[in-house]
Amino acid sequence: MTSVEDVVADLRGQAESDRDPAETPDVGVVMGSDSDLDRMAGASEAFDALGFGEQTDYDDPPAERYSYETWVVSAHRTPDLMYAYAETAAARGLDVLVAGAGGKSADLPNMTASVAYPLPTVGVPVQEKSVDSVVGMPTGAPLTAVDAGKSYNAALSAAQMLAVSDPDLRERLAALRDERRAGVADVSRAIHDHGVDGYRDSRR
Ligand code: AIR
Repeated sequence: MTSVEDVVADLRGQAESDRDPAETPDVGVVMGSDSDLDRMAGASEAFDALGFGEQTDYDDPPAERYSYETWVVSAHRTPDLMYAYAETAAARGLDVLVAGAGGKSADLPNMTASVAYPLPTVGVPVQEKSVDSVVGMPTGAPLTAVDAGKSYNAALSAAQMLAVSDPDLRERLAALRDERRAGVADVSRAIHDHGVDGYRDSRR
């Protein structure tokens, strides 16, 4: 069985390993519980759509130019792990974090943002009732946040930050927007041409 201390020691060891930035994950995705996974899955969907790879082994990067990693880190059950993850994020080569938590005490995004600062963190309130605790940051402690459950948008925001210095990634982001735009046209044509009842039937 893995202990929290083992994970913390791994993170700290990786932070000291002086790895080539091309081989480290670019985005770190953390969530408070694996029960958040369904609502955080949008982040990996967006990263996959943008051609990012998921890095599951710090010593063995995927072939893709950009990569993300995923961890469960609980602000309340494992505050030491939350602190270690955020504190080592920059030294482990991450450029931006996506942090999601649910419940009324959704402190992982805001605490991660504070500890990892100046690394940017995009916060995801996993539930509607988590919104205030995620976005309510004091002056000088910034957190970019999306609406409840919008983990897909959180990943796009993270990619936008990476794209500031990468025209190729900007093009991929634009292509994704164009696909969604074309999707509206397809739906519009179908609902018009089949009529509402026919359209509903065609989707059953
Ligand atoms: N949570 C976990 N540790 C601290 C907090 N705030 C959040 C998780 C999840 C919710 O509590 O992000 O949304 C319930 O977690 P669980 O593990 O009981 O299902």
